[in-house]
Amino acid sequence: MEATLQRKLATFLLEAEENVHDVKRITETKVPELTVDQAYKIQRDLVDLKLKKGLTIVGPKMGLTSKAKMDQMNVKDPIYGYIFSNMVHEGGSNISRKELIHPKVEAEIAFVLGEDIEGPGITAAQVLRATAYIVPAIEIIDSRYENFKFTLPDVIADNASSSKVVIGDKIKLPNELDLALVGTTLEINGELKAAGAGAAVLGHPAHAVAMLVNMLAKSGEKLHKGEVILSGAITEAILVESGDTVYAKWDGLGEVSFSFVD
Ligand code: OOG
Ligand code: MG
Repeated sequence: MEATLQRKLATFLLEAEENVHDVKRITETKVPELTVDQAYKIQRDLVDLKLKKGLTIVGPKMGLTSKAKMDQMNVKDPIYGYIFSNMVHEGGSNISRKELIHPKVEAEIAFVLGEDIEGPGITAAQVLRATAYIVPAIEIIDSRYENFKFTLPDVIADNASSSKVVIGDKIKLPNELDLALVGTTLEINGELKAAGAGAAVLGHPAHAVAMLVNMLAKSGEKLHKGEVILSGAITEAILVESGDTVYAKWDGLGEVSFSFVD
């Protein structure tokens, strides 16, 4: 794909995010033959545009790592995207619904790295050794595509629907609990909407992070000390509306909540 078209598509998706409106899938209207590799190049341009605006990367994230998510979004492979400094909120925050198109929430387990990790060939055990601590997180995803529908290349180009993350403050060392067995519940306005366990994420969330490092190695990238890495939703994502309070709880890892205002 020509560099100018690549940059044009990145700008098109960034404009939709910044001005809070949906767009038609780029594979429907602009690049029907888009491959996964080309989609990651568009994503890279989008990331570079954000960096040029002065935003910083909090960490890459994995997505579509659980069967529930793959079935819900009708895609078959895990993907990655990037979380930026302006996307992060503390637990208990009020978040503006007006800044988002059609947000959905997901309960996740996040890894904060104590050292750099570089693939290929990284295992889950190596990820756990490189992890300084684990925190719970609610990711708010917000596809820029109409009706939250996309193909795999579409969603990759759209930075894996990244929008916001609410990060908890209870931290655990990776060897303090078995992350595969961490049970999670997700409630909206006190009503249980989804439940699952860490094992839903590729058998163990550390596998998802290992897969991420190995995928990043293909483009010569790595994970850095201090980055916060989301390992992917444990359950399907749930649509949220203005006025909703979202609350998630993880066995042994604490709880996170936030409310949507306006
Ligand atoms: C893509 C992002 C998926 C996850 O945790 O699975 C994701 C989407 O479903 O829109 O962040
Ligand atoms: Mg996610």
